[in-house]
Amino acid sequence: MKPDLFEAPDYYCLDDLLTDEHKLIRDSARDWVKKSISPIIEEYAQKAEFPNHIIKELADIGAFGPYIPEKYGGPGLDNISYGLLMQEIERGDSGIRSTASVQSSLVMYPIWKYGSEEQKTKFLPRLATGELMGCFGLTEPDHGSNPGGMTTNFKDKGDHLLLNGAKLWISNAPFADIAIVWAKNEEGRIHGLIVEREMEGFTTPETHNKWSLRASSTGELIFTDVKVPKENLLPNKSGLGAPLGCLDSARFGIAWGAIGAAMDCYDTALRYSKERVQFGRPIGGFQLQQKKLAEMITEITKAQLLAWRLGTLKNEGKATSAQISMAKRNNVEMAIKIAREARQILGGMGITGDYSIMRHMMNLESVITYEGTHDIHLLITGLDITGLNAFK
Ligand code: TGC
Ligand code: FAD
Repeated sequence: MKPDLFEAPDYYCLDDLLTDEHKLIRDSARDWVKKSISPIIEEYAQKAEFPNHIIKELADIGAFGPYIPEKYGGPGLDNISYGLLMQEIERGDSGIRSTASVQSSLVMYPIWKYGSEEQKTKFLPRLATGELMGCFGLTEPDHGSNPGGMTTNFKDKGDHLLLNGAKLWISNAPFADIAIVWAKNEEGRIHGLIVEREMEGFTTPETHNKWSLRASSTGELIFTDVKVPKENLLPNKSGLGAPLGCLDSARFGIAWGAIGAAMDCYDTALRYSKERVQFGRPIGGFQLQQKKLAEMITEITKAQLLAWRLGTLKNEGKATSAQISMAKRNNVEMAIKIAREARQILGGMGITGDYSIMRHMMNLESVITYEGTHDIHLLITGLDITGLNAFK
């Protein structure tokens, strides 16, 4: 892969809206991506492997549970800091951001928000340092967009809970030490359980042959009569709203992360367009290429403003689930369109691993599908503005 010459676009001077702390966090993550992700990511994506050795470094830049209070081992940052971290990490690769998103929003968040004090002190500090890694099991083979239909279930056996079922498409599953698993009790009510790797009857086979998110490890969670201690049940929230609450936090991070992928594609294409000469002049001088680039920076700027405003609303505790859906949907679509256009600017070179664009483009096919598909987020907006449910 070519040397990482990334320069972040900031067309509307959004840096002026950030605090010194935000900029410090953002810049240290940006430096880390240049130093530790850009030089290795192409190789790991090509061999379809997650670079395990970066886990400790991700923890060091504060990417695991940025908003978790210091009392539980987190850095206690605000939501804009969380967003900026996701943006910078996804600028490197969506798969690496996935690992940080899952650990933060889908593992630490539910323990923090729905867990007992004992669960928080037992798990959160070790998740913050990366000593423990987690995954989140909501999706099932027959229940993706409709998680409420899940069949994974547990029975109360007096001194333990007996868990049976299966989850599919689970990021980090093959190497996770713990899984936050959503399952129905005998009354059909959804609860979260902390399932630990060493529990008998619990396996996590890896999913192979992905063309997308290749540097992220994806797998299944299979539960065959797993005896889960009762103290591993998350006691403070149940019902579908519990996992969906975690998704709000992860979707927020993705709304920012997608901007990172888009910025990288734009920056690469802009630089290439000024260097690549055809018909005796740089291709960036042709109107057709300028149209692509001008539209890209316009869309990135709009997405940055949307994410920043959403971050301020979230900091004030005012961001709604529907607002988060709109930002996730808009910003991921923006990024995938930019990746496709940027790839064209590079001509044949755009399909090689010498540049990051094709990898981003393929990654974004997962990002537009997970955490709620593009269609589902549109329907969430539709329901919010009309009051009429078009899901079922
Ligand atoms: P519905 O009847 O609308 O709601 C059930 C209960 O949940 C509440 N609720 C929410 N609560 C918090 N946050 C949200 N975003 C919420 N949305 C709904 C709702 O108020 C209700 O509460 P209550 O108290 O009345 O019971 O549920 P529904 O069955 O009609 O489904 C609605 C729908 C389709 C929007 C929802 O199921 C959905 O979002 N589906 C998409 C599934 C999804 O996003 N899966 C993601 C799996 S995890 C993942 O992809 C990780 S990838 C990670 C990575 O690698 O980065
Ligand atoms: P389906 O729900 O079968 O949808 C298929 C198509 O039908 C989509 O286009 C969808 O938009 C459309 N559709 C569905 N319902 C409707 C409707 N009511 N109206 C209109 N159109 C509809 N899940 C986890 O729990 N944890 C993870 O860590 C995780 N990581 C993932 C990592 C990767 C790489 C991928 C690809 C997925 C991951 N997922 C994870 C699963 C992801 O959340 C689901 O793939 C997603 O929610 C969609 O579910 P599905 O694939 O079953 O598609």
